[in-house]
Amino acid sequence: MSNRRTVITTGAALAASWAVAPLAAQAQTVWKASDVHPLGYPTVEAMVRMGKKLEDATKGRIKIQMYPSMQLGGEKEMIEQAQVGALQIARISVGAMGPVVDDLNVFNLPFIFRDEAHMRKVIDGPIGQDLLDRVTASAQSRLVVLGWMDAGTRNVYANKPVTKPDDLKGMKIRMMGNPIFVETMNAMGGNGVAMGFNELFSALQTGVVDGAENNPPTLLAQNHYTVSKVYSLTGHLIIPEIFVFSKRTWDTLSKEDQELVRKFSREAQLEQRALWDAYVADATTKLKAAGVQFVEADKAAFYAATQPVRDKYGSKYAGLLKRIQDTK
Ligand code: GTR
Repeated sequence: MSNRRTVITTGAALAASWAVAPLAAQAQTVWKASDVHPLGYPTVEAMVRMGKKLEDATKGRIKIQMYPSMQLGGEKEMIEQAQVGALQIARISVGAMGPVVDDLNVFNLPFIFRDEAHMRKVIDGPIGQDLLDRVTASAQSRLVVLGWMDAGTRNVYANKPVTKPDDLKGMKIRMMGNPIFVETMNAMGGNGVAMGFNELFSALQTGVVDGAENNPPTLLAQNHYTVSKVYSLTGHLIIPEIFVFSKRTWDTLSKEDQELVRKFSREAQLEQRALWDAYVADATTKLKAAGVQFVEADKAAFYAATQPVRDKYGSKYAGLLKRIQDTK
C-alpha cells in the first residue's frame, strides 16, 4: 500500500509518517458505511462503487470503508450511529425510518403503490424530492439524505402457501419494527411480530416465528430460503430505501466535498436500480433452483383486508396520498 492509503491511527505513526511525506499526502479521511446486507447485494455494491469513485476523485483523500452484513448492528442501531457521527453513510429501509420521520410512513402503508413502476415514478419525481428534503430538514433526523434505492415488492414466506387471509390464521409472521407493519399483518389475517432483522434468521430456524415477508433478493441473500420454502406473492408492501449521511459529519465538509458526494450519490441511485433489476432476476432463478415454491396469491383479498390500516394511518397524509395516486 502506498503512503497516501495508510490510515493513521496513533500519534507515533503520525509523527513518523510526517517525517517521510508531505502533510497533504497524509490526511486521509475514512468514512464508515453500513448495510444489513452482504457484499454483492445491490445496495452494498452501489455504495462500494461510490467509494471507489470518491477515492479516485480525491486522489485517495477520502475513502469509504464498507461494513456489510449487520457488522454494525441492525438498522435502528445504524440510524443512531449515523446521528451521532459514529458512522457516516447508512443504507436504511423507509420501514425503519418511519418512526424517525413520520412523513415517510406514507410509503409504509400496504398496497399504496399500484406496482413497482408506480413507486419508481413517485420517488423519482417531486414527491420523492419533497420527502428527502423533509427528512434532511427535520431537526430530529440529524441525517442528510443522499438518495433513494429500490427494494422491490415484499411477499410472505413460510412453509405453507399463503394465498388468502384465512391461510395466515394462527401464523406468527415477523414484521419490521413499526406499528403500521404489525397492524398490516394482523389485518391480513396473521399475527404480526415486530422483530429486528438481525434476529430473524434464528427466529425462523427455531420456530419463534412461522414466517416473514420480504423481497426475493433478501430471501436469498439472508439465507431465509433455507428455512422457509414457500414464497407467496401477496405483494402487500413496496417500500423504497434511502441512503443517508451523518449530518454531524456533513457539516464539517467543504462545499466542494459535499457537492462531490451529492454527484456520486445521484449516480449511485441510478446504478443501484440497474443492479437491483439484475439481482431480482438472478435471485428468482436461484431460489426456484433451490426448491423454493413461488405461489400466486389473491392480492385483491389482501387489499380489501388491509383497508382499515390505510384508513387509520392514511388520513393524516390525505394530500400526499392523493398526489401519489395521481402519479401516472
Ligand atoms: C430488507 C431491507 C433491509 C431491512 C429488511 C427488514 O428488504 O433491504 O434494509 O429493512 O428488509 O425486513 O428488516
